[in-house]
Parts: sequence; C-alpha cells; structure tokens
Amino acid sequence: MISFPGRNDVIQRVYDHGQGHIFAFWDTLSDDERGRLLDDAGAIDFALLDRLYRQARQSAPPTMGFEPAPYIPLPIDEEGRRSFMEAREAGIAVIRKGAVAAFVVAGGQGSRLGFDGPKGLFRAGPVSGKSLFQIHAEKILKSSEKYGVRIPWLIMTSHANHEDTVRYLSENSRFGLDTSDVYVFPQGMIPSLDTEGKLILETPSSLFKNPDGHGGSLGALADSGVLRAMRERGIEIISYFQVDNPLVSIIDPVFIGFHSLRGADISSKGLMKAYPGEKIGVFARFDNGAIGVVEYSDLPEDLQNQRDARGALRFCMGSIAIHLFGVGFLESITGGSALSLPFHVARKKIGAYTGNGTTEIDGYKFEKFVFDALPLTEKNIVLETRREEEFAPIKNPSGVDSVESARGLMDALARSWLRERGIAVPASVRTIEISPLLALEPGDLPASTSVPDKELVYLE
Ligand code: UD2
Repeated sequence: MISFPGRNDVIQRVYDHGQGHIFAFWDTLSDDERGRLLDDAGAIDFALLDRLYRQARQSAPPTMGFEPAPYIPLPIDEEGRRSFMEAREAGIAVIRKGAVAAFVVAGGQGSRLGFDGPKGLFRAGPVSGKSLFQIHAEKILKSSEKYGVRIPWLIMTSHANHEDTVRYLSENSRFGLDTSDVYVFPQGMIPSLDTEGKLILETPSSLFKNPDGHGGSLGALADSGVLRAMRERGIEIISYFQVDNPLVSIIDPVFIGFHSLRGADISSKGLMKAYPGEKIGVFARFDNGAIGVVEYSDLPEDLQNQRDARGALRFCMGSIAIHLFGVGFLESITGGSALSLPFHVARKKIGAYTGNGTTEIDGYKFEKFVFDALPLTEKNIVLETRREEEFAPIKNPSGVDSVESARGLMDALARSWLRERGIAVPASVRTIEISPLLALEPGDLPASTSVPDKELVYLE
C-alpha cells in the first residue's frame, strides 16, 4: 500500500472501499499531484456512493402511484380575474418591502449550442444580441427601479464555468447591478462511477466528477452562506429560474402574491403541455398526498398519452422549472447543511484516463433535481401561466426548444405587448425586441412608444 505523510487515513479508507485502483499512476505523480488526488479522495462520502451504486444497479426504482396535481388555472371569468388582481396587489406589497431575491441556476455549459463557455453568455436577443445573463440582469434591475427596492441576484455556477462567469459579470459591471447585490457561488460535485461501481480517473491525479444537478442548488445556497445572507437582508422569498429561458418573468407580482396569500413553502409555475412527448416534467399528486413533479423520462408512455373525457391530456400541467422558495422552508431542509434530496442516476459515456490518454467508457452520473423538494413542503401550490409569456427554453441550436424558436417567441411577445397597447408595427418590421429596461410587461411601455419603419427594431 502507498503512503503519504499525514494522509494515510484517506489512503486506508480508499483501499477499505475497494477503490485502490485510483492510485494506479501514483509513481508518476509529483507530491503536489499526489496531494490533489488525496484531496479528491478525502472528500468522498463512500457510504453515499455505495448506496447510489446499489440504486443504479436496480432495474427500476419503486415508485408511488400518482394522479394529476391540482393547480390554480388562468382566469376565465370575473372571479378568476379578481383573485389574480388580489394576488398581484399582495405580491407588489411583498416586493416593495424588499423581501424577494432572484436566483438563477447557471451551472450548464453552452456546448449543445455549439459554443464553448457558460450558457449564460449565449447571445439570445433576436435583435440586440444580448446574452442570457444580460437579459436576466436587466429584468432584475428594471424590477428594482419599478418597485423602489434592491433585489439581490443569486447565481449558481458550476466548477467548469465559475471563473468565466465571475469574469464576464465583472467585465460588464454586472449590467448595472451593484456588487453588493450579486452573489455568485458554485454548486457541488459528485464522483461518477463505472458500471462495476469503481471510481473513474479523469487525469492521473484527479477523479471524474460531475455537477450534482440543479437540486444541488438548495444545499449550495446554505453551504455558501448565501441563504444566511438573505435572511440577514430580510429576504423571505427566493425566485428560482433556469438560465436558458429568456422569457421568464423573474419578479412576478401575481405569482409572489399567490405564494404569500396561500402560505406556501414552494410555489411552481406550470403550463399546458404542447404535445404528449414534450420534454418537461408534469405536476402530480402522489399517493401519500404530496404534490411534486414526475420527470418526462419517468412518465410511462401510456400516461403521457392518456386523455380525459373532453379529450385533453390528463397529465397536462408541465413544469417549466420556475419556483418560489420560502427562505424559512429552505432553512428547515438545509439545517446542518445535510439536504435530503435524492440522487437520480443517469447512465452516460464518460471520458476515463487509462494511461494511454482518455477512453470513453459506460458509467453512472448522479444528479439531484430541484423539484424533489416539492414533496418535502407542508404546502406547495402550482400556478398556471401562459407559454407564450413565460417559456422559451434554449436547449438546441435549431428546431424544437432552440435558439431560433426562442428568438421567434421573444419577437411574438413583443408584438403582443405592442398590440395590447394599441401601438402599430409597420409591415416592414421583420423582428422586434423590447429591452427589459424599457418594459417588463405591456403596462410599462411609455405612451409615446412608436415603432420605426425598418426590418430589425430594438425598443429601449
Ligand atoms: C429541465 C427539467 C424539465 C423542464 C425543463 C424546462 C429537470 C430534470 N428537468 O429539463 O422538467 O422543466 O428543464 O426547460 O429538471 N443546471 C445546473 N446544474 C446542474 C444541472 C443543470 O445549474 O448540475 C441548470 C442548467 O444550467 C439549466 C437548468 O439547470 O439552467 C436545466 O438543466 P437542463 O437543461 O439539463 O434541464 P432539462 O432540459 O433536462
């Protein structure tokens, strides 16, 4: 057995768990490299990995029965409109008191979109070319001005993109937000395993690890001290969204109002699925009464296609990963920083260092999903929203859920706002975009707004 001054306990633990192969290149490593490998090994929770490997080997995890979850529908009559107006008033009061923070999960890379860097740097604006980060930052800035408060912006990065993200935000002066209002922190990592349950080397001196999923964000909020900082700032609600959705309404008074009035621990936005196979989870009520999300890949095809008596999809309410979290609730589930969200297993190709460079092998990656926090609440609610107003995910370079479709949706939303305000759009206009700094909703557009007669229009 190898040894290293002061670290022999770690080495022993690695051997005890049958993972001694990670020292295969020990003789070729410098002392620094040996130290780094031992840092990786020392951070491993072997009991957890053993459990996850057993979970990965089980053919299908036992699941509870479930039915479609109840939700607050979009208003269709006077009573519905009144309750949305009441919620809006209540939400505005909560925002004005400075009790809401914005939280984006941005651990992902833009690789699927064909660019090398944090996804938040991707230029989504159809006319302006503004990045996703800039669009989100400007929405937060505009909300701060509109409601006369400072709204903190929390950004979860990953190991792979943390430094690039911090540099980008700093080079762009956080798009006008104050340094003291922007909190950037990385998510956790977890080692992947091969199909025999063995740790994988990424280099001779480091283990292959993957980010612990967006569900890791709740633990990372607590571990980074940001949750405590929010408590100290008087924040009561954290508004959570994904970096890849340029249409998201980040500070939404109606949503915040329903959350407050109903005394929810978590609130989630949902929308009608566009087609049975759409890649969004569905809201469900489990047999134990808890309301949560069943991921699209876990919803059997017969349930995906099931229709009710009126011919509508039975599991129709899709989750678009927009949630409000009560700070008190987050404190209660992250107490002692041990968060009990389960890990999901994905079988993936993994680049393993073998001595002759890197080889693709089959292995298991483990990830937490944020919506697994929903069933841990005393109370959570689902609010229906309009797809065309809130959801334009950028996942692919073209086709469904792509850059093209998102830009088209941004253009369509801008046109609908202008229509609502009776502002004419000349026929020559091919694409139109409205800066978040000008308007977050139709009512924000100044009465003097007019649309110039040209192909590409940016209203700012
Ligand atoms: C997610 C949801 C799906 C639906 C869809 C809407 C899950 C498992 N699925 O699907 O139900 O709501 O979004 O767009 O949630 N991220 C991190 N760290 C990680 C992993 C992800 O920050 O370790 C971020 C990532 O940057 C992105 C978001 O989480 O902003 C969603 O990740 P994704 O694109 O992998 O999720 P997807 O499309 O499978």
